Amino acid sequence: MTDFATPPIAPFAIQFDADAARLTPEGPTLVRRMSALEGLFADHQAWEAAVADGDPIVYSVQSSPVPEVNRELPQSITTIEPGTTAGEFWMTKGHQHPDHQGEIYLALHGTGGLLMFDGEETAWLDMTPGTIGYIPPGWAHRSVNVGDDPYKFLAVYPGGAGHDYGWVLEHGMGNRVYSTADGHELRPFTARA
Ligand code: M6P
Ligand code: ZN
Repeated sequence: MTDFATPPIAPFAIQFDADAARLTPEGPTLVRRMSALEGLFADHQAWEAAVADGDPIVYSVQSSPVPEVNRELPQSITTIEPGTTAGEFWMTKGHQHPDHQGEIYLALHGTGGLLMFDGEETAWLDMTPGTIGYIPPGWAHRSVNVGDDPYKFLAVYPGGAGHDYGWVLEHGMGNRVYSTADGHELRPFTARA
């Protein structure tokens, strides 16, 4: 067998239940409440009011037990609750991979979108069940729930890619995604007020 500096984990099976949106065996689950999204919504006062009003869960991420280390290939299922803050759809924090590597998302339930930004250009993919969104190396990525139901997707990503949240706070994501009478609309990024 190849001599790795850090020995990989042993082969094992993961049960993927698309209906229940669950991976078994389960690894860690991450819950992000509104307070964890500081500085990300355009309307800071509306964000503060939502934090004060019960600090709702915006999204949660359930992982399989594959570790986030170099060469391993972890998976996770993210559930974004439906909601808006001053008209801006609820979303993940979004991140850039410090070690630029690709990632895929498979939409499972609900209606979402995948917003990507490479520092100059923005890309948007409509995500409905069955869509695989491909995130190329070097594109920061954020998921947005643009529907009335929870939006759920499976992610598969290189374990050593990392999560740079500061990049998104500094550069934004190129666009913001707002609720409109007949769906959603992308508007040019504005710094938070
Ligand atoms: C997906 C993957 C994870 C990520 C999660 C939440 O499941 O991309 O790596 O952590 O979405 O997104 P964020 O880290 O931006 O909060
Ligand atoms: Zn990522």
